[in-house]
Amino acid sequence: MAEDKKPPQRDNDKQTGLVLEERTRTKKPPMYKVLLHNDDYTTRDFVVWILQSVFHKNESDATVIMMHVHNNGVGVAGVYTFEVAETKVTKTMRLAKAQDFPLQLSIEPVE
Ligand code: TYC
Repeated sequence: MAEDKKPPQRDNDKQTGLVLEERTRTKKPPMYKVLLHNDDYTTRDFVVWILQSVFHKNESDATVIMMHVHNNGVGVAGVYTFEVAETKVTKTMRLAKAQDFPLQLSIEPVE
């Protein structure tokens, strides 16, 4: 049926003589900080172990982050895409609850 046929399409490149530059890399995804919150009950050793085993910090960096949270109330465990950040929070909460630690984490967008 003639009515089903698309009308002739404008060809913007031919009309303007401009061709937009192609993307050579895909856009960077939004990134999120995983924040670790201080409390009076979770042991220092457990927090250092979490930072090593879940957030892949070496023992020295893990200790610095743990002490920063202990002294300042909150600190950054790492920066990830939303899905990775969420997975790390879920894993950490499960491991903390298994030992009855009230450790709290949160996620906040970078910038
Ligand atoms: N304040 C805890 C203690 O003295 C240690 C601690 C550090 C707990 C960081 C939580 O996110 C935390 N045992």
